[in-house]
Amino acid sequence: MSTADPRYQKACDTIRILAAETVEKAASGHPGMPMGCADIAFTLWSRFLRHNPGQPNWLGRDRYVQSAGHGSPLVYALLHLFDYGLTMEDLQQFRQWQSLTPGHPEYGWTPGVEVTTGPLGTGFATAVGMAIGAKQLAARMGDEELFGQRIFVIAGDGCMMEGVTHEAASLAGHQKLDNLICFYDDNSITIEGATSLAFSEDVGRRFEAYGWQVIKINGQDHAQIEDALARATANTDTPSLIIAKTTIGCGAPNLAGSHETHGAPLGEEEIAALKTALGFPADQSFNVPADVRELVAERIAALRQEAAEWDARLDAFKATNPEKARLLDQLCSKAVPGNILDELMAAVPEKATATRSSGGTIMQRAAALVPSLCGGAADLNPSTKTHLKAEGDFSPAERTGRNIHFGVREFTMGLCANGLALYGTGIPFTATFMVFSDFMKPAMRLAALQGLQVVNVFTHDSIFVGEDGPTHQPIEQLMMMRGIPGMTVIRPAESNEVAQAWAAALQADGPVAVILTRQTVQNMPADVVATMAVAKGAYVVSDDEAFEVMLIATGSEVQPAMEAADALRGEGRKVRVVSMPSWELFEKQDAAYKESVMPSACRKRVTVEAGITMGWERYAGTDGAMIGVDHFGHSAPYKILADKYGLTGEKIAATVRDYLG
Ligand SMILES: Cc1ncc(C[n+]2csc(CCOP(=O)(O)OP(=O)(O)O)c2C)c(N)n1
Ligand SMILES: [Mg+2]
Repeated sequence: MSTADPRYQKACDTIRILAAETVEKAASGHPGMPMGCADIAFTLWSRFLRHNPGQPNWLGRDRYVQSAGHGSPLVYALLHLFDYGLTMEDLQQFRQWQSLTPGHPEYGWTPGVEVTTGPLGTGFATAVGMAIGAKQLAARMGDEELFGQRIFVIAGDGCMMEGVTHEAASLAGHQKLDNLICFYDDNSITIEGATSLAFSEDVGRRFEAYGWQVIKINGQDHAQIEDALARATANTDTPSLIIAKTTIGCGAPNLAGSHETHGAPLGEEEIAALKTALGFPADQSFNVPADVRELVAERIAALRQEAAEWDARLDAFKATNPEKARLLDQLCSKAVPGNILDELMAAVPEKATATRSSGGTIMQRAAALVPSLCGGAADLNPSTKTHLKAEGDFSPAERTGRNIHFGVREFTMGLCANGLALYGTGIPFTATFMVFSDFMKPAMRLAALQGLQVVNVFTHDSIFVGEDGPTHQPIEQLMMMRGIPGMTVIRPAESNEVAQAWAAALQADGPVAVILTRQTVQNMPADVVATMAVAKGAYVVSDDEAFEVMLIATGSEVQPAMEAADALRGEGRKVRVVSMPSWELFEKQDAAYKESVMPSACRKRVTVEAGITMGWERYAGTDGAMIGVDHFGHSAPYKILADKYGLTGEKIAATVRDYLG
């Protein structure tokens, strides 16, 4: 297929018109970006992107990430043309209930969509994680040619303004991710009007400073696009940014170049004028001319042929490298041994320690057993204890490294983890202090939305951070994370619970937050460990027959709750103590189990957690009491804070005593 073929321009124009019609029919959506980027995208898809039309999960594929997710009609037009199963009817159902063409591209919903995008900048940073994943896989397989997959991105002005692309571009440049190629759709327009309203830096020089190759082109000129892609794909040293000057709404006779095309239908008259201007019959809609179909069909046939050849090479590779073949299977299936729980329990340190420390020990065992486990911290490894000691550090010189130094870039870390999960060969983990989970929240939300298995380790999980003071003491973050649908939050009480939490995380089908202490906690007695059930979310740790009050605690508050129970028992009270490491896992249990742990007849309930109480009403009930921290903390040794904020065993006992009257 040559760009000089007259059908080539017609194919690009077909995409323009389809995008405009898609939005028009839905009476909602963003036609401008797809119309401006049709030439870039078609050139990419038809000449450079290695893919296997109709096989969205083909292992040898390059990835296409449209960070400018609002331009979803472009993705849908491409998936339609390249035979990924989107029909013309699907395009006509754009943005409708249950249609395969939702407002923004959604991973797991529309075959061929590699990542959910829409929050600007996030696709770009996710692509950096994919590029790391691709590099890692190639190196671990020892065949950079066979596994030389690339990640292509289209990002807009909005993406370039968002902070997360600054972080992520810096990391990608540092890591010399030459398999990452991003088009910047430089159309100088965002929603409110010209970008000059709020944006005036030289993006190219910025990226050059990050260590990227920067190429400037006219994004409507096919030869220039092709040349830029040839240069970018030939570069084996740095990521590439292709700054493509485009016209938003390109082709629309009256509206091209106007911010009015950004996010509203063009209107029927303008669409008719668009068709006429581009030489298409004005009375036909949702039409792909036969010669355009023919052109794309030729390319599809060639792509399928290339894919079959790649598959044959893969088979040969597997036959000559049986060990690598086994590893590849383990990576692609994200395999976890069936006895992982026993293995991790055997790694639990005997002596009392902070759960971040036992977490670090347990992770070493997990990494040895689960080859797909990879990740790192945002410059806090010495504190989060999440460095995989037997593994190398990922770098331009050592691509097999399973430890990734994300630098002080939490948001990018979260999105890179998503990208690693999406790339399909990793169970990624991240690590930082829990208070900085705020910096990762949008990434965690996207992980949950996409159902991605990502393990986020958060240490220093409460006011018991102590001396660093209120800036470093999480208060509302636990509830923030519990508030994300699909997120599993696990706050272990001690080291055995940490092992069980990691076992659950490695077998999860979505994101997990493992919440660990800075301070030392006691291990549970052996009889409690014997019946420990973190996977069920909550279980009884100490009990009296015919108990009158139930204490429900999480994490480091379980131990003082047990102490409080003992004190109350000394006064003749009958008490049950429940450790509740995970609300979400508990809610997945059947009614009988839930009733067995928290009988509905027991209305005297006291919850204990060193964080905001909002939300604990669910388990405390209308007659219950809640012990927590509904204010910011203070800088002081943590034992003082425990006392001042009523979280020692003694103070908890006193509160329960008052409550019972
Ligand atoms: C994080 C985030 N903030 C705000 C928005 C709302 N939004 C959608 S598109 C857009 C403007 C994007 O401009 P640009 O990337 O230049 O796209 P173009 O107008 O060129 O299509 C905004 C602010 C968003 N989607 N994500
Ligand atoms: Mg723009």
